[in-house]
Amino acid sequence: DLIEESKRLAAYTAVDQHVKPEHKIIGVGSGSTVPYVVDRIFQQGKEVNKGRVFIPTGFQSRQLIVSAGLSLGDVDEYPAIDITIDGADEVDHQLNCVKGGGACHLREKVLAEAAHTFVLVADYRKNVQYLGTNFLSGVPIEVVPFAYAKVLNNLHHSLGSPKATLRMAVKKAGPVVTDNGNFVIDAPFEREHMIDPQIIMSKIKMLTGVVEVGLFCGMAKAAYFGNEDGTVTIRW
Ligand code: DER
Repeated sequence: DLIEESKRLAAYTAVDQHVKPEHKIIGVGSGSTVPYVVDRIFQQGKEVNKGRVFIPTGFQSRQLIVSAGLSLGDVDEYPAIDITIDGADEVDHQLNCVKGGGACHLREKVLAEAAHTFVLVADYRKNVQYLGTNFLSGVPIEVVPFAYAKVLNNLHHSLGSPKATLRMAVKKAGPVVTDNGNFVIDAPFEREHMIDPQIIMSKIKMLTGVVEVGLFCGMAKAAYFGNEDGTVTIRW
């Protein structure tokens, strides 16, 4: 279908243009676009992949690497990464992005920051002028369970997100629990807060009990979007 094809197109183009033979330590993101990234890297061949190590951003990402037969590494062994490629829930005109739709954004941000180059791959729905245009559930915020109610209260009454909610699981009773054993709050904000998302990101990050905020500001070097007409938009 159109969306899947646009994910594949974005992923293949990004790998073809950004993943060079000299890139040995590669951070692998999470979500439904990244499998196409792993496919394309695998297609670069056994030779070039023999000398590479792939660092996962969570359980799903780890499964992708293992099932592709690529060698797995840990970020504590490889704290400096050549390139990390990841999906996003939305990317604005300054390459700020919302991440965390898959509740993986803590490890994703660690590997994005550890990487010399961080590249985003996404389908056309994610390509927006301002965050909060298409992805309406809000900014994902990983919080320690002990503090979730306090952080919700802060968001409702002090930070301008009265509709913030604790993310409940679908196929499990109770809240979503991340790979780190934490909860996720989804906090929608009005457009005014998304003009310069760095400001609200810092305010949320300062709330005691917040582990990480799903706003990646000024981190991505490039973003690849597959379009409905089969073309690719590249922004940097
Ligand atoms: O959770 C995340 O940040 C993932 O990268 C995810 O949001 C990207 O989603 P998709 O590639 O499945 O659209």
